Amino acid sequence: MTSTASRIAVVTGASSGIGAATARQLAAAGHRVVLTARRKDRIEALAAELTAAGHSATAYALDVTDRAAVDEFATAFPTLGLLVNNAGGALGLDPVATGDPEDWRRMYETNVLGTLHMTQAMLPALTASGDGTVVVVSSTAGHGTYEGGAGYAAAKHGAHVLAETLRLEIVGTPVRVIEVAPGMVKTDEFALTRFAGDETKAAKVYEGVAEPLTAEDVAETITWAVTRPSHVNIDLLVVRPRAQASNTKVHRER
Ligand code: 8X3
Repeated sequence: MTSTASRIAVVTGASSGIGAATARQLAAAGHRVVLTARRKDRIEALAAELTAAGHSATAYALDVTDRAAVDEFATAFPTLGLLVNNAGGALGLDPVATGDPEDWRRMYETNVLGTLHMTQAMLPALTASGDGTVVVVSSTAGHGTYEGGAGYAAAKHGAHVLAETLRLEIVGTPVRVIEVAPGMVKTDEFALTRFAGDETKAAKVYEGVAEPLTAEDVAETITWAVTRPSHVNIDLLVVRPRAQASNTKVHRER
């Protein structure tokens, strides 16, 4: 069995939010982290910060929707301990009747096909390691819907189905599949991206909510799940703030 300390961990969407926090915590837990995202300057800065702190970290600019680029990236890894499929996000909060099909297409490409490309490309290396782990960071939107959320929920349901099906298909191989489904997480970019940079709309998402989850909360959950002994597979972990009882039931202080 490969020890956690020597495991290489590839994290997608590592430039901000849950991805960056996860990379930090995995590095602190002894993984050699490989940060990937489209924004090279961000991941290079984070890799430099982690390296200066005595950890092992490298940055690789990558768009997970670009299959040729993903395949090229994968050639660098004869073996791999951990893949965290975190890249993705929401675009728009429009009803089905008027939602922009282009938003739906982009959400499907990043959240589902991006995860598919990375997982397909890295699976041989994960298997070759003799003790691999695939994490899919889905969402509570992958397990239920809400008004205005159909495009994002459809994509995250897709990511959930990918994780669940892969677990069935590769049972008996030395690779486990873990899905972490976060609810309301307040990060610098999730809501801003969803509302195309509209800060007022983005702020409304968290208005009156005492303590939405932080990226660090979710990163701790992921790090805990992947550092269980190899025979322990955390299939699915749903994590919400205490103030959020369901996708549509949120306590807001007035
Ligand atoms: C984030 C949760 O409620 O914005 O994935 O869909 S929600």
